[in-house]
Amino acid sequence: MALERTLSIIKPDAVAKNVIGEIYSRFEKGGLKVVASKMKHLSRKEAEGFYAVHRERPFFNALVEFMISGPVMIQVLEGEGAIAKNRELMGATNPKDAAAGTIRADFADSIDANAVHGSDAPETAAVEIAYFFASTEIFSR
Ligand code: RTP
Ligand code: MG
Repeated sequence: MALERTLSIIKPDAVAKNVIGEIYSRFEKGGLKVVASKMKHLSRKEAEGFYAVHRERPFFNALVEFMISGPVMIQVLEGEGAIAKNRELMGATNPKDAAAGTIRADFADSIDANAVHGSDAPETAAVEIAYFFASTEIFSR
């Protein structure tokens, strides 16, 4: 497996629930390293730009409103097969379908307020990481 980086966001619902540390612990126990992080309250423009691929989807406006409803914690995770590993730790998009013990099963309330984001492929990971971090803000280790 290749050493990869993926972009992770702890969404406003999980930040409000005060479970940043618990979610970081899942990443670390899963073999992923936090190599960059920042807390941010996204502007509407930033959220719309980040989710531009979903612009035409019926849930786009609700998604943007939710993502700007409070601060988020944004991080780059690094590890062997990090993209798939992070999505495995996150669980299914809809927490009703998420496997027991996953982040979404334990911390998400709905398909909208679903606690975390994770990149879905190497190409999107590269774009999403560059959207939030300069290369000088990432500390590979
Ligand atoms: P994410 O991008 O947040 O990691 O989640 P994902 O890949 O599992 O889901 P994706 O299809 O990329 O959708 C992005 C986010 O939009 C919301 N969503 N709502 N109401 C709906 O049918 C619906 N579908 C997606 C979710 O919050 C999802 O995380
Ligand atoms: Mg996605």
